[in-house]
Amino acid sequence: MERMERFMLAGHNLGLDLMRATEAAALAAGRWAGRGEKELGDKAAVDAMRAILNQVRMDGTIVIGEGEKDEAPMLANGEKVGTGEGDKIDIAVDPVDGTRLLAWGMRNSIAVLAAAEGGTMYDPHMCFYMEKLVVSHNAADVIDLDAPIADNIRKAAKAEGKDVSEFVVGVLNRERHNDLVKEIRAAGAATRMFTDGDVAAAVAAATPGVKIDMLAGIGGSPEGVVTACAMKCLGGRILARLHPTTDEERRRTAEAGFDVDRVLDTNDLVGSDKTLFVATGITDGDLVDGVRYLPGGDARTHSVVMRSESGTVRWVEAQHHLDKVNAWRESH
Ligand code: VTB
Ligand code: MG
Ligand code: MG
Repeated sequence: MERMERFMLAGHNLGLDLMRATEAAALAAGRWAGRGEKELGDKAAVDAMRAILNQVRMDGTIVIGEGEKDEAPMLANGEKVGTGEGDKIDIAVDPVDGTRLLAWGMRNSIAVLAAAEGGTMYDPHMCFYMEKLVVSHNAADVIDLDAPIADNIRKAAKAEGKDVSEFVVGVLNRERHNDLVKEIRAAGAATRMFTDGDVAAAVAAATPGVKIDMLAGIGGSPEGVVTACAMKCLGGRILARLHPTTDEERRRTAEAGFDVDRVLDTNDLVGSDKTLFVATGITDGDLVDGVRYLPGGDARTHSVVMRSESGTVRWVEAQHHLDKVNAWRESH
């Protein structure tokens, strides 16, 4: 009884409210799956996500609106969201992580959002890319971003209780990773290459027993901060370093007071221990299933909602009666 009471005192789980925003983004973007229109799919997700975020009782600020690197439609950095009541919350959104996957009708595009106590999220908008290394809680203490990848693989495999030959490293399929891929294979591990969507890959890496054991390589900075929020929920770890690709970007980043050489730990990317991570599938994927549009105007979504304070990971399947939802929306 006492235990139950204490659990209830942990109070309201904002993640469940925020899940409506990723659901709405996925429902809107899913219509664009396989239609070759990156921008339109992204814009549909952004608009739907914003509309729901503004209904949520919170004093929210968009710290990461995403999209600058890709010049995608976005929620503006610094934009206020929510009703303005309640707690101050930092929000990072990626209404579509994997716009190309969506446009091509490929697997693993998700609508994703992370939240943390106000003022605790790293703002990486000056620098589009980050070098990243992500592992599960088993290997959290043995990785080092400055060490050769072979050492990290060997130590992480041992910590996971695996042989290196069974170890799989997720890597974005980009030319910039050609050497990294060679080193991973030379170390005796396998790669799992993917075209986009390193948030889903990072969550997979942080979940023992799922296909990917580690995520390595250079990906988007916004996705790095979103990943850090997920790590606080799952107990995994992300190590990162900003990766300017031009002198101009290096200068801008330094001028904004960022140290481009510093190794950023999970805690640097999000300082709060109260984080939330929410994702809804747009196309079918490894983490969550995509949107199913059913005959008669219904649709089904599949989401995951994580909360660091309790460590709860919820998988939520929801049925949406779209005609009814739209009619309701128009009347409000
Ligand atoms: C990754 C990937 C994203 O950006 O972060 C990638 O996970 C990195 O940038 O889905 P490039 O595509 O320029 O290499 C995305 O593809 C898009 O945000
Ligand atoms: Mg993205
Ligand atoms: Mg995106």
